[in-house]
Amino acid sequence: MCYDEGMKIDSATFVKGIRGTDPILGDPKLEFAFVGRSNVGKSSVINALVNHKGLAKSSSSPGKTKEINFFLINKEFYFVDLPGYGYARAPDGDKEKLVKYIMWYLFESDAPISLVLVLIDAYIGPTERDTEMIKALTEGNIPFIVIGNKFDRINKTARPKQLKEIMEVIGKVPFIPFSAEKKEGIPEVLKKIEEAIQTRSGNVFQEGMHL
Ligand SMILES: Nc1nc2c(ncn2[C@@H]2O[C@H](COP(=O)(O)OP(=O)(O)O)[C@@H](O)[C@H]2O)c(=O)[nH]1
Ligand SMILES: [Mg+2]
Repeated sequence: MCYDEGMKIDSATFVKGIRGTDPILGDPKLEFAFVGRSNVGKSSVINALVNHKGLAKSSSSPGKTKEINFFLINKEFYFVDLPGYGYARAPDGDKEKLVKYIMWYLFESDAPISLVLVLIDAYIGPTERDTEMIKALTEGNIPFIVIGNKFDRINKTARPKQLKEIMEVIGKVPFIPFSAEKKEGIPEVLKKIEEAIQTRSGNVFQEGMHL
């Protein structure tokens, strides 16, 4: 598909939710993984990006999704909605199991992950789990961007200071302020996704050149 005029999402369909290993992980279509703590707005961000309110289940009672949910986008790549990490109300054993599952998917499953989208709550700022995730992705050499969702909750006058504070904690990594509610930041995130797809096809082309 050609995205010369900026990427548009024309189709988004739920494919399946998985709880362990699954044949879909061997599908060569690129995967864009959304991670973040429960209630940060992963489902809402996916729905905003695909402009489809009810696609990913968004809920006000956090900590419920225990599955990795796959959505096929433009029949070409997957958006992957991961369970939330670090939700205080879940029993400790369950929390650790979920974190292990998330880490297995990201670092060991060999799924063709093109880009990880780490969601943080821009109003609350990065949590310890968020900075651990950023560190793990950096060390694992996995491409990622950080999305500061719920930016609408910060007073306009307080935004520059909050942005500065977030950047101080997360360091020099790509960061995009976002609001799923007010639909802000969508073109910026789609551009990163488009770039990730192009990088991948560029690599395939270069490999072909050696033949
Ligand atoms: N103010 C505000 N609330 C949001 C935003 N995105 C999500 N929410 C709310 O945060 C809650 C959790 O959202 P959800 O998408 O289910 O989070 P998930 O658990 O990470 O998938 C819901 O009540 C949403 O309405 C946003 O950009 N701004
Ligand atoms: Mg969710």
